[in-house]
Amino acid sequence: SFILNVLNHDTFIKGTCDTNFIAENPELLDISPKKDKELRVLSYLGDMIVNEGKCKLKEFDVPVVPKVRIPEELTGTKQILDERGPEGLTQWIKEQKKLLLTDTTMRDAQQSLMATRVRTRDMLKIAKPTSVLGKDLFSLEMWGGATFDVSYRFLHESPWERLQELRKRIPNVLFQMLLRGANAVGYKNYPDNVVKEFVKEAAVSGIDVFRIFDSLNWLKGVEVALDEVLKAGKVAEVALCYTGDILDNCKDKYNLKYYVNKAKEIERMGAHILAIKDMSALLKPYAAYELVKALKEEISIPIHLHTHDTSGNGVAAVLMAAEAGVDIADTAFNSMSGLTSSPALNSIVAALEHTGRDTGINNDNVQKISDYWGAVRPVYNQFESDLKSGTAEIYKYEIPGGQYSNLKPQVESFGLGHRFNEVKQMFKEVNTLLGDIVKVTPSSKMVGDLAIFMVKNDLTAENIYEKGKELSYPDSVVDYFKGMMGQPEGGFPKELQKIVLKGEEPITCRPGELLPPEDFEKDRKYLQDKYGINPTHRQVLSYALYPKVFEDYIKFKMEYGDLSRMGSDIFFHGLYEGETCEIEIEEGKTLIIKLINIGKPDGEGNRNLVFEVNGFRREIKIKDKN
Ligand code: 3PY
Ligand code: ZN
Repeated sequence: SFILNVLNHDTFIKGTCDTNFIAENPELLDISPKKDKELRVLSYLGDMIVNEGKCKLKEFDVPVVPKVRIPEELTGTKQILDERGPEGLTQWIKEQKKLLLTDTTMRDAQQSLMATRVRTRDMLKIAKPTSVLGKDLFSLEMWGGATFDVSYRFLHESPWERLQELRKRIPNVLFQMLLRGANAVGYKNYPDNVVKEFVKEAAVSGIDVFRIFDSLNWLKGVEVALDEVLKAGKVAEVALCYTGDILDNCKDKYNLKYYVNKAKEIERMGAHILAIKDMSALLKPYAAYELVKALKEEISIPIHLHTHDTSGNGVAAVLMAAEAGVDIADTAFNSMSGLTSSPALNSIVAALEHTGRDTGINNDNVQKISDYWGAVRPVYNQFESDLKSGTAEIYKYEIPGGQYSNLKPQVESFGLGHRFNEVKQMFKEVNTLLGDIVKVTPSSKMVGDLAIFMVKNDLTAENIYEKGKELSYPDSVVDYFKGMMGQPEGGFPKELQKIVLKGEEPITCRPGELLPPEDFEKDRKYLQDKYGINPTHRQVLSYALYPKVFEDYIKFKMEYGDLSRMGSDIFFHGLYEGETCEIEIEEGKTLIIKLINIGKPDGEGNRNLVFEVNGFRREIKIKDKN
């Protein structure tokens, strides 16, 4: 290792060294394994093999990347935006007879089906084919929501690089992201300068369409982000979150009038497009028709429908909305659609052929993209929920798509797996207790946290006013009652607010007005001093959004290096004894690694792993943490 350090050193390569070279460069003596890319890869693999307990039993099929010829002129909606600006784009949308489609595979679909674990590598492989075979799509929703933190937290990769690399390969279709208003891509309100800088950086990095929502439909919460998107010359799509059931006359809080008024306000605020954000798949097909029809009569900006297929009624809802004149609909390539994900893209394309809303998309082409994702999906099996069929239960519980599949593991982590049905029922009761609120990240998480807390502490909607007085509530619940998530329609239930806040005064203004601005220079200096890196603006921003997650990411990279070129089957499952894999550790440098033997734990709990790397035997010891 020492010799390698010397040979690889810049000074040595340039030949400008004398005998003092080694004395002046003490880091050359750092022969810790951390310096050796090969060893770092082996230690990651070893840890996966020994400690993840999911010792691989078989190889996965290699997904087929469809072969495409990149035409000389490859244009799409991105060129319309770049040439005519957001107003020109909305004009173009209004002139279309066809139903325009967004594919959500790389964001909401994978977030709702596979806990957001899809790696950049699997996206990049299909990116160029998508630009050709999917050239008639309106947009690709491929960023934002939970993809930002999960990418750092669990995949150890940079979401910014994902965006940038996808952009290089897909120059013709609009890129769309989900932005949680003042919560940006997080779960809490951020200072205004963080939101602004984030939008600016996302815009220059490749995002064209920003779907902005507030988790309580409190439009003050989207103002700062909206303003910044407009300044950046990008498309501002402001969302109206849908809850309740407009067909049910007994539910009159969120009725047609409520939605029409909000939509008008959104149009007045300067949004280019209105999104109907049906995050919990509550918009029944006939309600979709009624809602879109009413909105079409009242506003003139295009309407983009976002729904989920949790009930199995998703495709029907899109078709009914299309019938009522919706301009754009969110869908996902079939192999990534259905259940908690988006309605099926290919099926909708087929359903509308030879009708007035024919999408103009070639189904043989998009089938190839769907086939690719169908073959990628099994690698991520461990992240999928056990939901096997659509459920009409969702209308009762009003739990968002992503949360519905995540709630069970969350409940289990509190040791309450056997009381899961009670938690679902409590989710509904908590909603009533709070005065029936819009539930979407982060307000939905707060409702989930409170529901779990109540089940755990045997609280009910009746006894909480007495029994709940002495308890301290989960952070998200305290934040909510303080007004740190914004103001709910109809206000807070006062008595409960007092119980949770225990004398603390709630706020009624925009939280961003009170939060001190983030000191980016201080953050930069901190990262520089602590990790010896010269952080980019994006890295500083990522740290400001998620300090711990970002620091863990930096530490992981220092320990294991860049694993982005490792196949996902290996990354998540390691190797089985006797299996060989190829891992590109840097451009043009590939290791052929075979796992020969997993040893028994020794007295200190270490296991000896024997590999063959490019024909040479390598052994490493890995601590067995089980
Ligand atoms: C998110 O905020 O990530 C969502 O998908 C909300 O629906
Ligand atoms: Zn969604």
